[in-house]
Amino acid sequence: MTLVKLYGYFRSSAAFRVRIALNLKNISYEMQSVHLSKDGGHNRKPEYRAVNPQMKVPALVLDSGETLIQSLAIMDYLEETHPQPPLLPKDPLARARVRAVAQIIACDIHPIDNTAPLRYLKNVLGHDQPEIDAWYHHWILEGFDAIEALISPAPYCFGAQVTLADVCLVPQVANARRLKVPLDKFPKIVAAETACLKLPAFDKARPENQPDAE
Ligand SMILES: N[C@@H](CCC(=O)N[C@@H](CS)C(=O)NCC(=O)O)C(=O)O
Repeated sequence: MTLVKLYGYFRSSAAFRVRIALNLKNISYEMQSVHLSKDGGHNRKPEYRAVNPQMKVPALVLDSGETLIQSLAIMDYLEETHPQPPLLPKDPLARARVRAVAQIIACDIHPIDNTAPLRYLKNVLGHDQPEIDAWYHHWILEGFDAIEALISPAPYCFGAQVTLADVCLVPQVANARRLKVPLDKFPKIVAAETACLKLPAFDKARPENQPDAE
């Protein structure tokens, strides 16, 4: 893989995951920003639908011209094609534990706290902003309660090696901070986040460090 193109958006936490993974694996990429709210969302335009029929970011276009979507699938592909440094431990039990934390975030928290369901709560079901904020906080707090019990930072979620759990956790904590979810109940999550953000691969991938940041 020489150069890949990442369709993303500075604030998208799913794209944030892929930026971190690409940086950790030292893969150069060109960023193509897709504004998710301007003009009803540039992701909904036919040009982007041709890239990703699901009309979500991220999408990764490989140097072969193939396009990959879904951050977990993209990161599995990167792990299989660029095994160093590994994002999953060798031991099957340890791998399952890492994947469980990644999936609490990517499959249980993020999908229901994402822009599309929040827009639906507001525009279709008529909920007001405080109710939507309460929804948002609820699902992060519930997911973080579980993660806090599952990880043992030393200093990363599962020890001295960064894993997929950290790659998924840091963007979700950034979302929680942006929406002012209280994190005082989660010292282990905050400790893992602090350790990760000291690494250039994570720091470079932060929303505020992206060229399309607003
Ligand atoms: N499960 C997908 C989630 C992708 C996703 O929901 N992306 C959001 C931004 S974080 C998006 O593009 N939302 C725009 C929309 O749904 O209109 C992944 O992990 O890649």
